[in-house]
Amino acid sequence: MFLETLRSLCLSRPEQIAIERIDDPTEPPQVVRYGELEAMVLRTMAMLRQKGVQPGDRVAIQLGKGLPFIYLHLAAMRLGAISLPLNTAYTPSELLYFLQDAEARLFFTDVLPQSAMQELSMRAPCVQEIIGLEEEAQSAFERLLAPFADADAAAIPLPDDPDATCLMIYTSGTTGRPKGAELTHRNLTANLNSLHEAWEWRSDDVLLHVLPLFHVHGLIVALHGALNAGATTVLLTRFEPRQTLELLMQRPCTVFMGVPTIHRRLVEAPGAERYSLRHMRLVTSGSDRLPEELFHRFEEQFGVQLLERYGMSEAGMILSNPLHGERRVGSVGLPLPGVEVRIVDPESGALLPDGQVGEVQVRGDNVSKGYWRQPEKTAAAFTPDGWLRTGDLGLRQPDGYFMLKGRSKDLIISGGYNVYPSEVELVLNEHPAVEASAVIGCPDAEWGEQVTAVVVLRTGAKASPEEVVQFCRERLAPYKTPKRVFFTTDLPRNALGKVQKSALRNAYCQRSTERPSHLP
Ligand code: MCA
Repeated sequence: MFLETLRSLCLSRPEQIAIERIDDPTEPPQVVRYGELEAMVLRTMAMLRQKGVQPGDRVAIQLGKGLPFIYLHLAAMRLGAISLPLNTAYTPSELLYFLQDAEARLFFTDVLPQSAMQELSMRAPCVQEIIGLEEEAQSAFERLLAPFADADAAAIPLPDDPDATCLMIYTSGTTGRPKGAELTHRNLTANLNSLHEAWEWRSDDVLLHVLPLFHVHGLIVALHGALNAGATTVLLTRFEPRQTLELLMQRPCTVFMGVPTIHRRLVEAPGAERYSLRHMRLVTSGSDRLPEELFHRFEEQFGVQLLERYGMSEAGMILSNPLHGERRVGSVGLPLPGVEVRIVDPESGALLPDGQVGEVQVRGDNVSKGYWRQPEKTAAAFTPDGWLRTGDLGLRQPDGYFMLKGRSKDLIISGGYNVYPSEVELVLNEHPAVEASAVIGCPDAEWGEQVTAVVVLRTGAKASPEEVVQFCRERLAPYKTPKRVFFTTDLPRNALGKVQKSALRNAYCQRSTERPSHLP
C-alpha cells in the first residue's frame, strides 16, 4: 500500500530530499527530507488524535499550497481517517455545503477570515473544531504541533483495510449538488503502481509541482507519484510561467505535469525561446483536451514532446500515451497497466467495435467504490457488471489507442477545472431579477472553454451583466463564475422543455465581448 511504501522510504532514505518548497524563487527553498517528513507526519497524527480524530472521520483541509497541507493530508490517511481537500477558492456558502455533506469532524483553513469561520461553526455544528491558521500557515501550524513529539504516534499501526476510504474528492454532477468520490487505499495504490510502471518513476527524479494540491492531478498523480518513488518534489506555491521555466532548466527538473492552459502560458511566456527542456524525461498534459497545435508548438519551442493522458477524480489515471513509443496527437493513449477500458453504446450498453464512438467505461482497482452517502448516484454511475460510466465519449483505434470525442454529460472544462453548468445555473436562478438561465462553455484559447451565461430576466426586472457576475462571484469560486453574461428574452427549448445548449453555443459563442451584452 502507498502509505506503507512511503513509510519504508522515509525510514530507509531519511536524508533524501522529499520536498523543496519555493514561495519566492529569490529565497532559498524550504527543504524537507524523507526522515523529517515521517517525523512531521507522526507529530501531526499525534495532534489529530488528541483532537479526537478516529478512523473514518473526515478531516477537511482548505489550506494554501504548502507543507501543513501535506502533513495533514498524510497524517489523516495514516490514522485511518479520510482526508478531504477543499479548493482554496471556495466561498463560505460552497464550504458550508461540503462540511455539512461530509460531516467533517475537523476543518483546517488558512483562507477564511475569522467572521466566516464563526459563521461556519454556527451553521455547521457537525464540525467539532475549525482550526484557523489565519496568519502565515506554516508558523501557526508549527505552534499547533509544538506540544507533540513524533514518538507519541510512532506506535500507531498503518491502516490495514485496503478498502477503507482514505480520501474524498468532491465532484459535481449534471444534476444536484456536488458529491464526494470516495477513494480507498487500494485505489490510490493501484493508480500509483500503474503510473510507476508506465512512466518509470525513479528516486532520482525531480518533479516541478505547480498544480493545486486539492485535486487528483496535483495530489495523487504528481505529489503521491513522486513520494511513492522516493523522488524529490519542488513545490512551487504559485504557477508563474517565467519562474517555472527557470526552475525547470536550472534545478534541473526531470518531470513536470500541467494542464493545457499552463502549457500554453509556458510557450507564450516572454523570452520562452531561450529555454530548452530537452533534458526532461517526462512532461505530461491532462485534465483537459490538449489542442493539436499546442502539442506541436510545445515540442518545437522546448524540444520535448508532451505526453497526454486521461483520468478523472473517480478513477485517477485511466489512459496514457506511452513513455516510449508513439505519442499520438489527439489521442489520450492506451489503458494504463491494471486498468480496463471499453467503448459502449450509451443507450443499449452493447460493446462497440473499434472506430465507433460510444461512452468510455473503466474498470480496475483504481476505480472509486462510489459517492459518499449517495447510493442512488453510485448505482447510476456504474453498469450492472461493475464498469464506471465516465460520461465521456470516445473511440478505440484498431491498434489500441483511444481518442476522446466529446461528452455525454453537460460539463465545462476551464483551465483544467471541471465546471458543472447546473451548479452555476442554480446560483444564477437565485438572483431576484433572473427568470431562467443556461450556462454554456465557449471555446477559448486561454482556458479551453469559457464559462458563459445566457440569462432571461423577469418581466420588468433590471440587472447588468456586471451585477450578475458579482452576484455569482459572492457565491461561487472564481473559476466557476461566468466570464461573460448575455441577456435574452427566451431560451431555446426542445419539446420536453429542456434547454438546447447546442443552439445557445451556436448563437452566443462567436459573439465578441465588445457587443453590448444585453442585446439578444
Ligand atoms: C483561475 N481563474 C480561472 C481559472 N483559474 N478562471 C477560469 N478557469 C480557471 N481554471 C480565475 C482567477 O481566479 C482569476 O479570477 C482569473 O481567472 C485570472 O486568474 P490567473 O491569475 O490568470 O489564474 P491562475 O491563478 O494563474 O490560475 C490558472 C491556472 C489554474 C494555473 C491554469 O487554473 C490551475 O492551476 N489549473 C489547474 C487545475 C487542475 O489542477 N485541475 C485538475 C482537476 P479573478 O480575476 O476573478 O480573481 S481535474 C483532475 O484532477 C483529473 C483527475 C485529471 O485528469 O487531471
